[in-house]
Amino acid sequence: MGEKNRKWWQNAVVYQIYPRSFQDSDGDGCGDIQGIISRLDYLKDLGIDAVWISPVYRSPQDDNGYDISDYQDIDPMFGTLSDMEELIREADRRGIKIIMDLVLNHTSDEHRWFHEAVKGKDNPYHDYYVWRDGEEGTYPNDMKAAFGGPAWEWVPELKQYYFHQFSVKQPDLNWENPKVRREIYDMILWWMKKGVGGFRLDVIDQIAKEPDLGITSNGPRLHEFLRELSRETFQKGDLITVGEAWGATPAIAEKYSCPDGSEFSMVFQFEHMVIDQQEGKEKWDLAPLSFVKLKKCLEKWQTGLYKKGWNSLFWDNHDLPRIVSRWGDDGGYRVRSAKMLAAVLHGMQGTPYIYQGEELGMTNVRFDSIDKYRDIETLNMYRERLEAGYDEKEIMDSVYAKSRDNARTPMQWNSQENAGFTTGTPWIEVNPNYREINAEEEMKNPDSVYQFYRRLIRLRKTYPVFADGRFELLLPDDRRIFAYTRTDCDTEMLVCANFTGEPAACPLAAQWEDAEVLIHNCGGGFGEEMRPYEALMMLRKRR
Ligand code: TEU
Repeated sequence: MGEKNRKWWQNAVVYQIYPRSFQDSDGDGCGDIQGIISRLDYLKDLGIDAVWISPVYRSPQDDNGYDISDYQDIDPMFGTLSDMEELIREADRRGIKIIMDLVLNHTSDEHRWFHEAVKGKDNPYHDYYVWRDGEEGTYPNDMKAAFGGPAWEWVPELKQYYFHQFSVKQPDLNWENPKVRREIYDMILWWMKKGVGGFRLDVIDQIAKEPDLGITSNGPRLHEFLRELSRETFQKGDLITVGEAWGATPAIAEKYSCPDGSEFSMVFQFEHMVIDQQEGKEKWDLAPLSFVKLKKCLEKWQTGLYKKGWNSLFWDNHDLPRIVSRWGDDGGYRVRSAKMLAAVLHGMQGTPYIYQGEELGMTNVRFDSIDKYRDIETLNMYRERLEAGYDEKEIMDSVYAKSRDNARTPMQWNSQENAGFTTGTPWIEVNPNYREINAEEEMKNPDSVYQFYRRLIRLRKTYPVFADGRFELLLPDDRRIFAYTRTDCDTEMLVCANFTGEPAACPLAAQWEDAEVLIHNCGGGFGEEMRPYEALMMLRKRR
C-alpha cells in the first residue's frame, strides 16, 4: 500500500475505555468523564492515537449505557455535555482522537421516540420501531432475545408486540423507515461538528433485521443502509469507523472495509473469539481452545482482507473475558504470557485495539457469590440455567470463564484502597489482585506488561512493515508455536511465539540467525527450544 496511500487509522492504535470502570472523579463509585480527562496523560504515555469510549449518553443503564434515552446528551452519572466537549479538546491537545460508541440498532424504551411510539398506532413515531399485531401470550414467532426470553414484548394498549433483540428495555429501531435514518444521520453530524474523531457502531450487522423471516444479522438491505449512512455522515469527515459485526465473514468484511470508503474503515469480527465454546451452542458452554483452529482462523482473515479491506485486531473488549486468563496463564506466567499474546496480536496487519487494563495484564475475577455480579447477561443466564436444572457450580464455572463482568471490574491504578479507582464504594468490586497488578507499579518497572505494550506501539510506528506487510502463517499445524512472517518490498519480519506453558521445539531459529531482535519477552537468545510463552519479533532486510 505504501506510506503515501495509507489512511491515518491504518497506522493508529486504539484504546478502549469502559467509562464506568475507568476512573471516578467524584466519589460516587462510578467512573466519569472528568476521570477520563485526569488520565489522558497516562494514555499519551502509552502512545495510543485514539480512544473508543463505550456509551456515555443519557441512559437508564439497563445494559450499562447500551440503552440510550438521549443520543445528544450525557448521562449525569458520567458528567455533562460540557465535560464531553472538554474531553474532546483535552484529548486533541495530546494528539488523541475520541471515538464515540453509536448504538443504532435500538434505543432505550425511555427514549422520547419510544414514549411517543406507544401512544398510538397513528403517532408519527410509532413506525420508528418494529411492531406486529397479535394476541397476548401468542408471540409472532419464537425468536429469542440475546439476554434471555422472547424477542417480543406485548403492549396491551396497542394490542401489539414490539421487537427487541436485546433486553425488553432495548426496543429495536425500524431502519426501513427513512425518517429514522434521517434522525440518526443528523445526530451523527451533530457529534462530528463537536470534533469527535470516529465512531464504533454497536451490533451494526443487526440493523436490517427481517423478524418475519427470522433474520437478525446480514439482512438483505444491510449494505444499502450502510452505504447511505456512510455517504450522509462519515464521508464528510476523516474519521475512523468500526462496525461491530458478529456475523461477518472475510467476504462480508470486504464490503464493510472496502478501501473506497463507501462503508466503514473496518469491522470487529468475532470468529476467533468463539473458538473455545461448543459448536452451535452458547458462549457459556465451554470447550478447550483449539489452537490450530485459532491460527487458521486468524490466517484466513489476514490473507482474506489483504489489499481488499482492513482488519481490526483485538483480544479483549467490555464483553469478553480477559485474554491472559483465557488463553494465557494468569498465575505463574502471567507477565510473560500477557506479553506473548500482545506480540502475536500486534504483529498482524490491521488496527490494534487495547482494552483498558489489558496493557497491565489484568485478569478475570472470581467473586464468591453471584450477588457481586452486575451484568444483565450474566444474571439472566444464571437465573435461566438454575431454573433449567443446571448445577450451581457448573454455572459459576461458566461465569468465571466468560462473564462480561470479568472485563468490567475497575481499572487498577495503584495499590491504594479500591485500586485508586474511587474514594467511594465501587459499583462493582475491585479485583483483589490490584495490590500486585496496577498501573503505578508497572509504569516504574521496565519489565512490566505495560512497558511491553508501550514498546509494541512504538515499533508499529517505526516500521512500515507492520502496516503494509503481507502475512504468511508458518508451521500451520504445530500445536505449540504461533509463527508468521510479514513481508513488504524491502523488509521481512518474523513473529514467533510459544503459545503454551511447556517448552516447545521450534525449527525457525537457524533461519533467522542474522536478523535483528525487535522485541523479546524473556532474556536469552532465540534457540531451537522456545521457553514457555516465549515470544519475539525479528526483522531483516530482504535478500
Ligand atoms: O454487543 C453485541 C452482542 O451481540 C453481545 O450481546 C454479545 O453477544 C455478548 O456481549 C457476548 O457476551 C453489543 C455491546 O458490545 C454490548 O455491550 C451490548 O450489551 C449489546 O451490543 C447491546 O447493545
